[in-house]
Amino acid sequence: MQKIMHADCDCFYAAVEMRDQPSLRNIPIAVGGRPEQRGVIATCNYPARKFGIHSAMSSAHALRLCPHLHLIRPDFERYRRVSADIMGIFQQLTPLIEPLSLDEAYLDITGATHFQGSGTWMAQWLKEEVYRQTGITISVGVAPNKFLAKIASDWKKPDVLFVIPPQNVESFITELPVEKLPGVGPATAQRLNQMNVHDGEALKACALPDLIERFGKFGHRLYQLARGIDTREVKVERERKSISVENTFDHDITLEQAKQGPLEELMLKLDERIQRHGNPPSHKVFVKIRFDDFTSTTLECSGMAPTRENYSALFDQAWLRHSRPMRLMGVGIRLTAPDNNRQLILFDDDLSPSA
Ligand code: DCP
Ligand code: MG
Repeated sequence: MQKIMHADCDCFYAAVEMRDQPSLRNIPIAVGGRPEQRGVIATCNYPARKFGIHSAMSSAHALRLCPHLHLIRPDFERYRRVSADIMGIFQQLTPLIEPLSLDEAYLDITGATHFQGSGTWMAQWLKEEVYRQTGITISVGVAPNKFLAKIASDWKKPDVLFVIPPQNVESFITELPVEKLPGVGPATAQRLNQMNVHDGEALKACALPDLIERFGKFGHRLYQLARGIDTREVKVERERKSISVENTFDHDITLEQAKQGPLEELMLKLDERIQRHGNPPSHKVFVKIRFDDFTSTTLECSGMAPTRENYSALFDQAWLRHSRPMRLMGVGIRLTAPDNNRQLILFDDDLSPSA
């Protein structure tokens, strides 16, 4: 049986800002783009969350909710350095690490021998050590697989240490609201609720053929999740050829609507991801669209910089191929091939769809 740890920093960018300027600690702060440039919030501290502010909200909206919000421009270079320090501390527990973003990683501690193999003690040590060395609090979940470890670390955030031992998996899932399951966004949750399925117990009672009929391939995954099964392994770094981000929308949107906000959000996420990877040289940019009829198209162009204007122009062209509402948009860059002397080893990503 696997033993997986999921560690995720609490309000990461904001935590770095508060650490470096302690007077910000108890006032609502957010990190994000300027409201007058249609900027969006990357994250905010917990005092700001009380006002209903959250990641991906427009900065203008956030300032309406909380006019005295202290808005800070992101400094990716600084976040990247703190991230590298934190990942270095993770390495002391195990080399089997899969970073998902700057502030989040899975650790496979199945064979780790520290603390007589106790996941609880390892998690306790990790939290203390990360705080001691970097001043950042992290939330940690430990469980027999990835999906449960991730849910555990998010359980009553911030500053969580939550362990789901194998003997508790079944009872934990019984009461788990279906929207906590990975891949279950608002639309899928609504469909499950219409079937009167609200928690893991009701989901477990669903027959596999029914789930497959309603949800296709994902029905099989739901069937497994309800039984606490997730066989995904922790994927350690591999060579990377591109960097991209994509968003699946709750509702299909038009190209016009996309340019009102979703494009901005994608650009921020892409920029964050490019910075995280140390700003590697690229030779192409590309866009991806999935239309409401599930047809997809990708369009790429050489020698272009990954700017908002360039992506906007590429979307104009790509959209014309089907001219329909869109359910997913993605943007990315193709990396210049590394030369023989300098292998470009970068991290793997989990491109989970987000609203
Ligand atoms: N981020 C971003 N845009 C988003 C979501 C996140 O730029 N839509 C950035 C800012 C976050 C960092 O990524 O600080 C980590 O993302 P998390 O989802 O882990 O959010 P936080 O760490 O900020 O908060 P939490 O305490 O909920 O983990
Ligand atoms: Mg986080």
